[in-house]
Amino acid sequence: MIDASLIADENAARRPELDRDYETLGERLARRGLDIDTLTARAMAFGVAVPSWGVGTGGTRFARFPGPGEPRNVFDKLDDCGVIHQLTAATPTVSLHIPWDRASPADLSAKADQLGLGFDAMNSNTFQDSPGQPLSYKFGSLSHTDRAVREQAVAHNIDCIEIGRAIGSKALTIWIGDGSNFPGQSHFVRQFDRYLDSARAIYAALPDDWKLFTEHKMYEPAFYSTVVQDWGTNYLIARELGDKAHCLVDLGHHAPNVNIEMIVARLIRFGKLAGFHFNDSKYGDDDLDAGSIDPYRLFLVFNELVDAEGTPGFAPAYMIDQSHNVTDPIESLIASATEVQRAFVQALLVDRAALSAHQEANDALMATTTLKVGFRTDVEPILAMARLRKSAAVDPIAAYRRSGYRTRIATERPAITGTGGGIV
Ligand code: LRH
Ligand code: MN
Ligand code: MN
Repeated sequence: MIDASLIADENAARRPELDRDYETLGERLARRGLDIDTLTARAMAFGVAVPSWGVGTGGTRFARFPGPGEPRNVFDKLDDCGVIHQLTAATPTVSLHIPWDRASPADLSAKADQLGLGFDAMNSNTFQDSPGQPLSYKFGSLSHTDRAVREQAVAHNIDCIEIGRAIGSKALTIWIGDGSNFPGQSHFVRQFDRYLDSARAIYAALPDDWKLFTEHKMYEPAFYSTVVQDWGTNYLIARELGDKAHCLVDLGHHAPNVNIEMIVARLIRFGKLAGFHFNDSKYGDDDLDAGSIDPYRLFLVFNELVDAEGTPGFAPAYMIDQSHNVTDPIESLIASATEVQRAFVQALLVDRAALSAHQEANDALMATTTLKVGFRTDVEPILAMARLRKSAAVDPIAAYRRSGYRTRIATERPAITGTGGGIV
């Protein structure tokens, strides 16, 4: 972890400016009837999970260019996640991917305790073959034509539940690569029925207090059809399985220009929103940093989430899911967690009574202007004060760079070269 006195020194130097900015913003918000300290308390309570796979340098199918100090195993990954949380106070949990992060549950729990972290949803992986695995997923997993392959994939998911149970997780996220590359290759109806059968077997193994998150994605790795291709199919799955099944929305898994905030509203309305994999995209499942391409869209998603606060049973899970190809992954995750938190706080600023009145009166211009007031407000002083009040860093990237953490771990973790492609 980073020396606490370094963070304290950094914060002391930035404090006078922050205090002035916070006071000015507080005055402006008070004119709108908003109490800045209440908003800061909301920011302090906000958390988004970090994906264990995000702290290693990502890659495309063409190449991967690893940086210095790449994590060697799940324990190194947890160390990096601990640093992100120490500096942001916004990432209290980690989402594991099995078998990438397979380790003794007791050791995982001990390490997480030491770092002050918890575990978020477990992610199963039947989109790759793992060493020693008897049957291949080349032609699918939960929807495979061969019952034995389907049973192997179901057993893997149940194994993920068991690991998750031992480390305090409360949800399983399933994303499959199943689909087809050619028209006619697969029978759409029979393939989906096989998927549902397998998903039912996994659902039956869920502990009472667990949730099942299914994640849709339009295409890739299958390029003609995908079994769980959109939120409609995802909703059908959740409805078929039962109350513990919900639909996960990965922001990068839709066609360009799709109105994702509206999908979110629909899923909330029918009690089926699981939560998110936050990232940003320009063309496809680009896995770019959250808020880096279209921060307004992220804000509009949070506008729906804040609007739904208080709905019974509404508790969406927030996770990041990104591939960091050209940045230090720790820096990208710090920046992304902050962007997600920023969109949340900006959405809290929307005058909902006024918005609702403009909607009822069909005053389109005033409705959209009222909404945009939140997005136009620079809430950085609130985010920085939230971090300061939780002993994190006022400027987390600056503190991280000054700490020399990357250089230090690079001496402990051997350099690796990256030639092949791959998503992690
Ligand atoms: C699939 C996906 C899914 C996987 C992760 C590595 O594109 O978004 O969530 O688990 O990437
Ligand atoms: Mn995802
Ligand atoms: Mn994805």
